[in-house]
Amino acid sequence: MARDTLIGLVGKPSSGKSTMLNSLTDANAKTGAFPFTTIDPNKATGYLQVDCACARFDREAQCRPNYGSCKNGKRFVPVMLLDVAGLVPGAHEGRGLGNKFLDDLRHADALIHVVDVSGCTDAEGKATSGYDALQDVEWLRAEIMRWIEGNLMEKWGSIKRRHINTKATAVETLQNQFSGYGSTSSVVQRCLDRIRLTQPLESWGLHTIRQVVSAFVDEKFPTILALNKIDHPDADRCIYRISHTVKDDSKIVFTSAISEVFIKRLVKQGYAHYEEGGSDIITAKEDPEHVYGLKPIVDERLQMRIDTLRDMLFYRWKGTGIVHALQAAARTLNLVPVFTVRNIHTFTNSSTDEGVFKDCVLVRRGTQVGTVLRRIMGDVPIAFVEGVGGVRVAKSEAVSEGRNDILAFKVGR
Ligand SMILES: Nc1nc2c(ncn2[C@@H]2O[C@H](COP(=O)(O)OP(=O)(O)OP(=O)(O)O)[C@@H](O)[C@H]2O)c(=O)[nH]1
Ligand SMILES: [Mg+2]
Repeated sequence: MARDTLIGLVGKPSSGKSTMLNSLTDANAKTGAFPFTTIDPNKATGYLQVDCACARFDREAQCRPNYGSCKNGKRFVPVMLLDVAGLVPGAHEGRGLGNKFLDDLRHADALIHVVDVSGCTDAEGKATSGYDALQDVEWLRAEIMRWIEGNLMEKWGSIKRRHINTKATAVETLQNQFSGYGSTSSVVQRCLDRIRLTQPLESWGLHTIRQVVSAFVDEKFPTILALNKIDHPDADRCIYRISHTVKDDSKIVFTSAISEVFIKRLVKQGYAHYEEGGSDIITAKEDPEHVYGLKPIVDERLQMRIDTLRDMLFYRWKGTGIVHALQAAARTLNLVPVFTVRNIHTFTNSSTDEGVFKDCVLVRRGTQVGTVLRRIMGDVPIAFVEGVGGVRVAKSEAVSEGRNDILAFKVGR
């Protein structure tokens, strides 16, 4: 059965992981300006914004997702988010909460590394000033690598012997070792393809094993950096250092988790109107016609906080970046929404219910139609598959945005 995409929030203590979880979901995880506020992981549902198929057919008004929601053709598809304990240098050897933290992450599909760019917390999350957060970007990946490498090297002798005795392929042997991280043979295959290894596994030295582990980390745990606390007055230095070192823009987003939490609270209390991912908020002052029926802000301190938010965040950064963080993580996974319907002509699931496009799953671009259906239906046999217009679609065809992404299927042999 399909399971929701799982995105892990990682980073050193106090970088803002739990605040980010709260900003992306309805969770109310404990946050605090001291290390190891979180010990046991917090899991909650966030919603990834994607273009809904209903907009293609002018059926926005009838769109009725079973899970998540759809507003004017923007679909909010559930994804699971996991906020774990902070990681400190040496975690792979058990420092801090070390291995426990890493074990909690095993089933993550992608990671958002929450980096504190205020420079106000050191590598262990303790209060300081002028800390260079670029270091965090470097050591965190190294920790994840050493954890996996350590687990592999511990048993390498027997892994090799077994590999030779059973005449297994490198993919089979590695998958045996990596299945505990929620890996699949295709993940392992992709990582071997990536480094184009020709040597047989039994002759791999440490250097080759490190290459394999590095490729595995990139494949299994694609990571984006959320440069968090951009609202902080000292954030510019770290932002500059990191942006100029990590050249790949698609891997970086700029966030202020605390501002998103603050705005959500204003909305809940009836003081503001806000479109998620928007570049401003509307308060009663900006809504003289009372379109949104907002309460006026009488508290001067609250008004000042909103003014600062506009100056420090909306004016400079065009938003809190929170929605982008999730979208960037989804992009590293090349996720495509696929809509399954019972009736390919009406896009409904029954003749008595007019709601369209009720079901949507996120799959990797290029996944075969047959694999998508297996994820949804398990081993139930599928007689045939239809695409838009009732056209037969082969199970071997690949899905991508706008292509084979609306499917109806008939169960049977
Ligand atoms: N200025 C600013 N502070 C933030 C932001 N996000 C989080 N914080 C603050 O940073 C501190 C740590 O936040 P948490 O969310 O508890 O951090 P964490 O990474 O979950 O910490 P641990 O659970 O200890 O690993 C809290 O005081 C938050 O209010 C932000 O965007 N801007
Ligand atoms: Mg926390």
